[in-house]
Amino acid sequence: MRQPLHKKARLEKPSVYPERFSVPDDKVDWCSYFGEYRPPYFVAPEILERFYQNPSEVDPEDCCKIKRPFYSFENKVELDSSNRPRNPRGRTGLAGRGILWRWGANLAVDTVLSRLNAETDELELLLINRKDTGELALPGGMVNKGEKIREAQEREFEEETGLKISMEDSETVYCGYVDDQRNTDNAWMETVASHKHMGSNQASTLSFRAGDDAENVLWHSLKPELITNLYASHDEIVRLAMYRFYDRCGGWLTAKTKEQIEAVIVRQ
Ligand code: RP5
Repeated sequence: MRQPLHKKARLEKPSVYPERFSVPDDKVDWCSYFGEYRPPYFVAPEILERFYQNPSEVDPEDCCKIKRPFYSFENKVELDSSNRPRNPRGRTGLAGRGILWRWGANLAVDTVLSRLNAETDELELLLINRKDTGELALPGGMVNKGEKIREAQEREFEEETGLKISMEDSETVYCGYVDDQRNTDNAWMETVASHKHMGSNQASTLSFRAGDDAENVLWHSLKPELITNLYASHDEIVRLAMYRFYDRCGGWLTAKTKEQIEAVIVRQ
């Protein structure tokens, strides 16, 4: 299946980034000839500094010094003429690695936590407001060196929401590229996202508090307009999670919940 064109990685950027070179839809693919393509090169000074403080977590500036193979959930990672990994979804209008710590894929985890609100009979998702962009997002973050995916999901979830949950009974719904505004031609976000549904009794006893990268944390009723405005490509992840949930549990979902899910999923 053809992957969707990345948009946020071409049209958005953190404020410290220079303007991206404009990349029209038909020039995103590395195979499309784009002779005039001159993306600015940017690596944030704090990233270079951080490498000297913590060389095991942050890559050196010179890609030739990196011993690990470049890995991606998407495709085999190609290298450009400077031996830098090339974004598997194509051009972004910016070379270098911006504010990302690693060349190539920067691995994150995300959690879709849903509950049925017993009072409103609506399906809700627990979402955070990110401190950096203010946008609503799934609780998630970077995987630490040597950390297992489940451990990272539980740790990140607790750091951002204050809730200790087990992800043992969750379902992994997505492994792949994230259309993130920090992405560049040579560094990009990938994630492993899992879905966990909580019974309303258990969910109503939870008390959370925002922490780390999260400004706020709240339950939100599942609606198309909510999903469309999520950070990065978290909309795609939620749709996949809801599609699988409907497939697996459609038999016991209420008519109202089914309607909510039907309004957001894209049948494939
Ligand atoms: C997104 O950035 C991932 O899907 C994940 O939600 C997040 C990880 O980055 P930080 O929250 O650690 O900045 O691409």
